[in-house]
Amino acid sequence: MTEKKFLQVLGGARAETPPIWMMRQAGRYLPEYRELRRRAESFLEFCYTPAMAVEAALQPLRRYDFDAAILFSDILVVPDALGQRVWFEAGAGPKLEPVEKSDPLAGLGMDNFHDHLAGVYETVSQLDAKLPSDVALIGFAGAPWTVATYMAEGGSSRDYADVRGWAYHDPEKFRALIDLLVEATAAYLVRQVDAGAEALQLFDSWAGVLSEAQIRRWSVDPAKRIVAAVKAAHPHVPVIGFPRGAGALYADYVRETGIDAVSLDVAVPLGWAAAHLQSQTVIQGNLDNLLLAAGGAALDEEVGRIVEAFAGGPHIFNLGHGIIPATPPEHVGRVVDLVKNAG
Ligand code: 1CP
Repeated sequence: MTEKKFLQVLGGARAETPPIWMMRQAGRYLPEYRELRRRAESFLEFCYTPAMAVEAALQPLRRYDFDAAILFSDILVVPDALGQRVWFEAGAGPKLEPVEKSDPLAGLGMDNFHDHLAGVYETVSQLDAKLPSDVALIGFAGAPWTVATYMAEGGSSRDYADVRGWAYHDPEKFRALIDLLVEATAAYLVRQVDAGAEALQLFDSWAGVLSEAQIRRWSVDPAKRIVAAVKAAHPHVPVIGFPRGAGALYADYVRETGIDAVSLDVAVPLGWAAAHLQSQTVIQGNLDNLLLAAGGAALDEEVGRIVEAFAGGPHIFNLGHGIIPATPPEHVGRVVDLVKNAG
């Protein structure tokens, strides 16, 4: 049996106090991250250089008593490794040479895929060796829909009109891109487990912009295929799904994808999730990242409310979305202390 509380709870056990980690626990809210980041030419180089990525993933663990570390990388290394041009502009976020909608697979393929990602696999394996014995290592990837939004739009988007329109106008061509991403993402996650990842998270950060039929087609179904492929290679590795913004369709996502745990966004009501999801799966979440940044009595109260709401079953304490750069680091420490001393 594992001694890691995070993995025990992910396996369905209920703990005295919930294990805790936070999405984007490594990153720009930490001064030591900003210092390290200045030493890299580009953000992608940072992600592919194990000495830097390992250090970035370890930084939050030196400050806080987290139960898990997450691989330091980005969801956009997958399109980069498939052959698309990807770069990050300071202040402007990710940029990509958009795929050709009439021929979306032109120039993309798996030929060089794992070689391109060798630095990421090396980061996983070094982290696996370096983590304290009670801290679990989470690998991750973006879900096909979320990654496809960046590949089609050429970067972040306000309304996703371009990619949503494409998926309606030409579902066959769009499906070709999603199918390639299903294959690549599954292969990428399997390699992360080979290298030492003990759990996986699939980030579908933009699932919530899709209609009901489209969410089933482009979020639920691809997640189901990825989970099946990963479990065929590694039957016991737990997978956390994050279909952010899926609303009532969280229930379908949980029932149909085969995931072991579900990460809730800020809008999912605690009582509804405890009643309808927690009997089926492990709950992760869902403190508002903006309340974490704001702090104060309201933050303390909300932490207590979340812990109490999910005390009847397996629960991993986390946010509803990643830590924002403006977050004072001491607020993170405050939440970790409150959760560790809850109950
Ligand atoms: O210069 C910098 O430092 C870049 C900032 C940054 C960081 C720290 C980016 C660019 N990515 C990351 C790391 C990262 N990204 C991690 C590891 C850190 C950790 O969690 O501790 C992870 C898990 C991600 C995942 C990621 N990247 C997601 C899914 C999760 C989410 O937040 O919804 C998404 C959508 C991205 C795309 C991306 N990469 C970077 C930015 C600023 C963005 C978001 C752009 C947008 O809002 O569209």
